[in-house]
Amino acid sequence: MTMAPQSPAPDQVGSPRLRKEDARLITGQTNWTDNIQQTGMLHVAFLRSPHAHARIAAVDTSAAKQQPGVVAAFSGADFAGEQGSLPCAWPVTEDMALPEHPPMAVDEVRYVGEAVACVVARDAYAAADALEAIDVEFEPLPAVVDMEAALAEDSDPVHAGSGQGQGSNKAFVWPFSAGDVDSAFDGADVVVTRRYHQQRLIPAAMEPRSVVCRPDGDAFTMWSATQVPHILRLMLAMTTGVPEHKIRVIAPDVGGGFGSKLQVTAEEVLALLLARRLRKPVKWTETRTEGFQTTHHGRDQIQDVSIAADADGRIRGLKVDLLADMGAYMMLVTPGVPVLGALMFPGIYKMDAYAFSCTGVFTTKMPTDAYRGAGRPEATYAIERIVSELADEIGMDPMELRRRNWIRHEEFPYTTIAGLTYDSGDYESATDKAMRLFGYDELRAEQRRRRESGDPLQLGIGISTFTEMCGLAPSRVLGSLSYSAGGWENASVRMLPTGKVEVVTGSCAHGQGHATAWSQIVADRLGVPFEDVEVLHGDTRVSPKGMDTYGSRSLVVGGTAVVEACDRVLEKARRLAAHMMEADENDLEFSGGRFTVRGTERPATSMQEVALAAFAAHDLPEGAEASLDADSTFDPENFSFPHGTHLCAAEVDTETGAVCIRSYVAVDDVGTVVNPLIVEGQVHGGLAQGIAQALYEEAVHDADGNLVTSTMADYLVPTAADLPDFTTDRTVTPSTTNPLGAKGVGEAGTIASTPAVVGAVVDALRPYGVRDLRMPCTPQRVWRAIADARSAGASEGGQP
Ligand code: MCN
Repeated sequence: MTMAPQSPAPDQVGSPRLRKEDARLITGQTNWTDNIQQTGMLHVAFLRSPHAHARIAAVDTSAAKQQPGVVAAFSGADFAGEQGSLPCAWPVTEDMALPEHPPMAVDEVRYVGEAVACVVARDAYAAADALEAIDVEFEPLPAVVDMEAALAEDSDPVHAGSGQGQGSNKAFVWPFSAGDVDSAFDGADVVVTRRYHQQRLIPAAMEPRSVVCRPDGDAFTMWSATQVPHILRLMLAMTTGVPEHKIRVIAPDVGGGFGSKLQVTAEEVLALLLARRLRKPVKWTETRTEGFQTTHHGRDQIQDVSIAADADGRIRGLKVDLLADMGAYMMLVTPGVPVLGALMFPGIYKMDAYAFSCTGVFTTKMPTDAYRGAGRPEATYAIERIVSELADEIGMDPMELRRRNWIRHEEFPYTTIAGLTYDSGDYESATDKAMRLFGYDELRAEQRRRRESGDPLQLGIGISTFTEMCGLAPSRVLGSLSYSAGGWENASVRMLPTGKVEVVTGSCAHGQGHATAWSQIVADRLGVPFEDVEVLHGDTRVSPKGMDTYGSRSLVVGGTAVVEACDRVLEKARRLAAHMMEADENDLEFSGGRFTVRGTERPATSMQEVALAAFAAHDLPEGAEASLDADSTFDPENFSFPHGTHLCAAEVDTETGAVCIRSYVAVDDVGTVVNPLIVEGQVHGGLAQGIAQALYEEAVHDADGNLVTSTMADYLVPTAADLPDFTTDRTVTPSTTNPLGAKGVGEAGTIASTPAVVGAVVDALRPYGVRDLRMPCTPQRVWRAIADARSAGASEGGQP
C-alpha cells in the first residue's frame, strides 16, 4: 500500500483562515453543558442568602423534601464533614487572612446569594419550586459594603476573629518598592495626585455556568462550563478527598468565560458531593440573575496614585496605594489579581523610583477574582490617565510627554523599575501609525475650534500607549509571587498512519479559536494540509496534562509546546525518511511536507509516506519507535509584553452629558500573528469590554449589600449598536522569548481601551475645569461634573 503524496501546504501562519470550529458552533451542533443528558439525572437548585451578612440559626429542609418530584434536600450542615473549604491558590503574603469558605454556608452567610441549602429533584422546575419550602432562620448582622469603612477600627468584622487584627477586615498588605521614592518626589518640579475608582464589574459570558456530575463506580465524570478543567480536577481532589485519578473533568463547548470560569466554584464541588451521596448524575445551571450575584466579580479597587516629574516632563517617580475589595472570601486567585497588576503600573515609561502597596479588604459582597486583564487593566488605567493629567499640568501635549518618557525601540530588552524585562517593543512605530490613521493633528485643530466657538458639542482625545504582561507565565516567577502552581503548558502531536495529525493541547479554548490557530501552526511545521489537523482539548482524559486558558497564555505558551512537539515529530520523520531514501539525514531537505535529497533528482518522500512506514514498522532504523508521536512541555523564560497605541475621539454633549465615540483607532503589536482574523476578533471583543467599563457597566450594591444591578436591564452590557466602528491595525515586533515570535492578544483590547475612552471624555471637558470622572461615564455623571465645575468656576469668577 502506498500513500499519494499530498500537495505542499501554503503558508498558514499569518493567513486569515476562517475558524474551523465555527461551522459547528453557529449551526446548533454544539455541546453545551446544559444540553448534556444522563440516564436518571437529577437537578439541583440552591437556596441563597437574601442577607449580605447573617448568622444561620436553623435550616429546616423537611417540608421541601415532601414537595412533588423532590428526591433530597440538604443544608450546609448536612455536608459539614465533607465539603471542605473552597480553594485559594494565591496566598500573596505569609500572613494573609484565609478564612474558611464552605461551599454551602453552615454558620454564617457573608454575601447576598451565598448558598445555604439545596434541593435535588427530578427536574429543574421542581427543584426551584421546592426551595420555597425550606425554612431558614437568619439572624442578620451588619453588612460591610464600603472598603474604606471596612478598614475603620470600629467596623463590623466580615470574619470575626480573622483578618489582621481583631475586628479588622484587612486581609493582607502587599508592598513593593524600587529606587529612592522620597528623593524622586522631593526633588520634583511637579507632582500630580489622583484617586481613581475601578468600579466592580460583572463578567457576563454568553453561556451561564453549568455543571453535570456522574458517578462511575468509585470514580466521577464532571462536565463543566469551565475554562480550567485541569485545575478544577486537581482542586476537586484536594477539596473533597476524592482521589485525582478518580475524577475526569470535561469542558465541552464553553461559551465564553473572560476569567469568570477560571474558578473552582461551590456548585462544582457540591455537584460532586451530591453525585457521590445520591449515586446519581446531577445537573445545575445558573439563571442569569443567579450568575450576576454569584459568579465572581471583577475589578473593584480604589487607586491613590501620585506621579512626580521635572518641569520638562521627565517622569521621576510613581507612588500607588491600592485598596482592593476581595469580597467575602478568597477564591481561586482573588488576592493575586491586584498583585498581578502591581508590576505594570509603570507601563511603558522610564522612571527612577516606584512604590506600590496593596491592601486587600474583606466586605460582605461576592468575591472578586480574575476578569479579562485581571489587575493589568487597572494598572494601565491608572498610569495612562495620570500621565495625561501630568501633561495637562505641565502644559505639554500628552503624546509629547509620553514620547519623552517611553522606552525607545533601541533600548530593548529593557528592565523596568518594577523589575520586569520587556523583551521587545516599538512604541514609536505603533504610535506613528495610530496618529496617522486617527488624524491626530486635524482632530486637535477641530478641538481648538470647538473650544473657541463654545460649541455645546465638545471634542476630546484620549490616549493609551499601553503595554501589558501576559503569556502566564514562567513557573519560577509565579512561585516568587507566591502562586501555588506553575505556568507551563503541554502539547502532544500524533501523526496517524494516513498522515492526518491529532494535536492534544493542555490549553482549553472557550471562544479563542485554538483549533484553527493550532492547525495553522501544525500545517506549516509538518507541511500537511490545514484540514488534516484535528485539535483535541478540554477533557482531562484526552489531554491529561495542562494548565488551561487565561492570562493570554495559550498561544505563547501552549502554541510553543505545539511547535516543539511538531519539531520532535519532524526529527523522527527525518530519521525514518533518510532510512527509506537511503540517504544521510544531513543531506535531507524538508519543505512543503516533502523530504528530498539535496543536490539529487531523486523522487521526494512525503510526510504521509513516512507516517505509513512508521506505522507498518517493517523496516525502521535501529532503535526507532513505530510511531510519529511526540510530546512537549514548555515553560517560558519570560512573560509576553504586547503593546500598542489606542486613540479615542469622543464627542460630549455638554447640555445632556451624552458621550459619543466618534472614532477609535487601535494599533496593536502582538508580535507575529498566527491568524489575523482571530486577532482582529480578539481586539474587537476586548475593546467592547474595555469601553463597557468606561461608559456602561457597574455593579451597584445598596447599603445593605444587595446587588441592585442583578439583571441585564440594570447592568448595562453594551450591544453592537452601542459601540463605534473600530479602526484596527498592527505593527509587528516579534517577541524574543518564544520560537513563534508571538505575543498574547486575548486581553489587550480590554486593557488598552478604558483609559483612552475616559481620557477622551475628560479631555473634552477640560475647558470646564473637569479633571476626572468616575467610571462608568454615564450621561448623568458627565452632566453633573459639568454642572459642578460650572458652579465652582462661577463662584471663582470664571466661566468656560
Ligand atoms: N493569536 C494569534 N496571534 C497572536 C496572538 C494570538 O493568532 N500573536 C490567536 C491565538 O492563536 C488564539 C487567540 O488569538 O487563537 C487568543 O490567543 P491568546 O492571546 O494566547 O489568548 P488565550 O487563547 O490564552 O485566551 C485567553 C484570553 C483571555 S485571558 C480572556 S479573559 C478572554 C480572551 O482570551 N476570554 C475570552 N478572549 C476571549 N474570547 C472569547 N471568545 N471568549 C472569552 O471568554
